[in-house]
Amino acid sequence: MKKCFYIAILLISVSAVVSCSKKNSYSSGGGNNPPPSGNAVAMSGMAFGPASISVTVGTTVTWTNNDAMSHTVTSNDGTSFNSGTIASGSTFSFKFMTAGTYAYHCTFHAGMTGTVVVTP
Ligand SMILES: [Cu+2]
Repeated sequence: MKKCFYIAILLISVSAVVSCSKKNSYSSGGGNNPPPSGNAVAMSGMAFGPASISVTVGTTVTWTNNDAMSHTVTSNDGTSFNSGTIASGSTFSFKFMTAGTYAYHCTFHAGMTGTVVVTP
């Protein structure tokens, strides 16, 4: 009877350790997740959010300027897309027809950068 009790205690502590390590590996894996899917990017606090999104070919991505200042959405390659000035409260949309990774920035604010990953 006593032996059975110790085994039960052992099992409980083992399962507690297993569930705890599961939680730890889940939270630490968060940084390796792929960019969130969707087609909306906000410009807020002089940053693109999300900074990186993943869409499929043919998706129209829409940027919305939630800041009081103007921004641009300008592809780093200089040719793929360029919004021009997006005033406060305005939006810019672009339809991605070719798969690839598109890095972009705001021409007014050097720290504002983002990426659109277009998958087939
Ligand atoms: Cu800007």
